[in-house]
Amino acid sequence: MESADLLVLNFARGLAREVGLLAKRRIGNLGWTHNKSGFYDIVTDADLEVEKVVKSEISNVFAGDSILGEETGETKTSSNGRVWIVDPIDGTTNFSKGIPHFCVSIALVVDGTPRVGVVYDPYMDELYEAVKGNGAFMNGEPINVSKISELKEAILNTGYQYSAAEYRDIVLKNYVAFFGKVRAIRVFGSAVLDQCYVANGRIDGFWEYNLKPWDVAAGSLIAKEAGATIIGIGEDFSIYGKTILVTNSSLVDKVLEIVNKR
Ligand code: 2AM
Ligand code: CA
Repeated sequence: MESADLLVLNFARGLAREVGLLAKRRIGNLGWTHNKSGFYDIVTDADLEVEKVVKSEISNVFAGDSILGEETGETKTSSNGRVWIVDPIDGTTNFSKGIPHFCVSIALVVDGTPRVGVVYDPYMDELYEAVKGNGAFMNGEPINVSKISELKEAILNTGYQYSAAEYRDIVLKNYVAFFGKVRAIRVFGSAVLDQCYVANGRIDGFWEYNLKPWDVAAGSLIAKEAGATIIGIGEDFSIYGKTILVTNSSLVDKVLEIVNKR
């Protein structure tokens, strides 16, 4: 691994742990919960506080880089092609009710491609990380996608946002279409952890529509480095696209066939 990548990785590890634990401490003391686009789309003071700390620490150490955060947008257009993409708390709806399934997601994207990704789940004390071309790790141990090749043995995960009414019909149609064909479908509520769970083989596949770069920048790199196949649905996959399907190479066609049946 190049020493510049190691520097970024070490920095992102420390930062993700620090703010993940900060978020955990704020459970039970969230401050205000604000509505964004509707009563189902919320942000807490804790999300804003975490994003502020993350942005401030990144800009202190990597002054020339741009930072894109879910809650406060992009700081500037950098001239060096480097953008940090941050979700201060992925799984805010869980977080806001004290459901212990959320994470901090930090990625460094260089010229549009994720180069370093770190995700920290403070309740499980699980730190996921990947540097492009160097594999994926959880708490320092290599992780790999599952070897499940039959739909009937697969546990899949999906997610959806109530704010995205245009996807309502397809979300429900997919859910029904998988019924009886897979072992289970779960909706855990954190797109980033869903990708990490594909990476470590806890689940066998994940798909979602209407995502944003901070939902996929770190998670998709971690999954890819763990051996996942990642595609878009009806589009090429890009962290700037809207859709993702993450699974292993044996399941991808079988899952896609059902997801595509409209
Ligand atoms: P969040 O908790 O950071 O908001 C739920 O299906 C997943 O979708 C979560 O990862 C959630 O991230 C994300 N999400 C929720 N609302 C969203 C929106 N309006 N746009 C993009 N992603 C969203
Ligand atoms: Ca968030």
